[in-house]
Amino acid sequence: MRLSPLRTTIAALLASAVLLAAGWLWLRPAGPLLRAAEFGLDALSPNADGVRDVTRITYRLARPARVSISFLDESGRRFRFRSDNPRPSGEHQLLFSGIVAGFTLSDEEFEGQILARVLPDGDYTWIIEAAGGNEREELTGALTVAGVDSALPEMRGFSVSPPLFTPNRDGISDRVWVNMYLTKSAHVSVHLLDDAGNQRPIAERAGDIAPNEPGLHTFEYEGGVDLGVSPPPDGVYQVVALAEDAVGQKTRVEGQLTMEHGGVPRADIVNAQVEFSDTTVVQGERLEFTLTVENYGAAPIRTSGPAPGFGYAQDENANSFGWYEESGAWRVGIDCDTCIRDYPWRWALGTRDELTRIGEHWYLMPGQRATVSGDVTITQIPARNPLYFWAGLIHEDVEVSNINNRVDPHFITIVPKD
Ligand SMILES: [Ca+2]
Ligand SMILES: [Ca+2]
Repeated sequence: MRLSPLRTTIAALLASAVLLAAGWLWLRPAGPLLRAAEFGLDALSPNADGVRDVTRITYRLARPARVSISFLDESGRRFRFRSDNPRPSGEHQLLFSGIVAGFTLSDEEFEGQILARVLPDGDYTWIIEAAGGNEREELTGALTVAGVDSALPEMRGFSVSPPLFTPNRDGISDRVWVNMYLTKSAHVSVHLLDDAGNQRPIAERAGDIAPNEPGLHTFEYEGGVDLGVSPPPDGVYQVVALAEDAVGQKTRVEGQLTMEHGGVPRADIVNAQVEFSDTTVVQGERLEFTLTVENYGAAPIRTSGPAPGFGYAQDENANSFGWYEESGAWRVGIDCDTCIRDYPWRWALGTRDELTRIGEHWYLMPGQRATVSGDVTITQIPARNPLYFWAGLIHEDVEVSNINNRVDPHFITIVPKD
């Protein structure tokens, strides 16, 4: 059988690999596990001024090992830079900028966690330690640290409010504000963290203090609902803030946020259909309407105003009875060609029996429909007659979407009484 050139090459490579492996086992370097270790500089000044801020560490392993690098100060306190990192044999290099695993000094108070911190000024013994099988070896040297910028970027007074958040544009707890006071210039980021470890960034709100500068910072979150994006699922989340200064020190604070009734609110007038009582109305009599609304979204929609069945006189409007517009509330409205303001006559999306109370407010729940009727007593002959009357579904102070505006106009004649 003839082998193709490719197969020949593969066979040759395999043979070489086997030989190399055998040779490695046979010639496996004896002697110390950790063959050399050195720091490029013997003095560091970690203060981000570009001078002696960073040094290179080089070491060589004879065999694969777990490597730890730490520093002992003059009192014998140990600071850890690397702990039991598995490394293959050969030469290794890494950079050290004075930053070690977070620690606190005695009688020091700090809000939050210190994840990474610069070594304080002082004289240290560095220790590079290699362990593998039942071997363990270390090499040591001296390092002086001076001129450190040791101030930590602390995020004081971290708060998440309100702690119960309902991202659904109903005007109640639709936004969360995360506040903190940053003590030192540092890059700050805030995110939402779920149980599965997923992160969602929270943007900073523009304020007097530029991002990353010391001072009060506010981050604002609306769950994406304002952009028509479904918010994260209801549940309990961590709100995490991370700060990192120019030296590389890192701190973390966290709070908690509960999300409920989240979702993009969606509702419409079913079949875009409105029934009016007649095409003519005698002056002094009532024009009645009936329509059905449906909440076809995932969030409860809030409503307010007089219950279905309420009757207005032509020159009255919802304000006449104290049913002022409420940001985020939905109402059915009736409008006409000669109406002075938009949808002067408004009704709630159902009776209290049909609606669900959440907190202090009333809601039409996801998947629910309600029939809304009402009337307007026509007291004057409008300047334009006949004229159109139509319905709308108003999300107050948010929008009247195209599909919910000027729904099913009817041409109606007002007839004088005599
Ligand atoms: Ca420096
Ligand atoms: Ca809400």
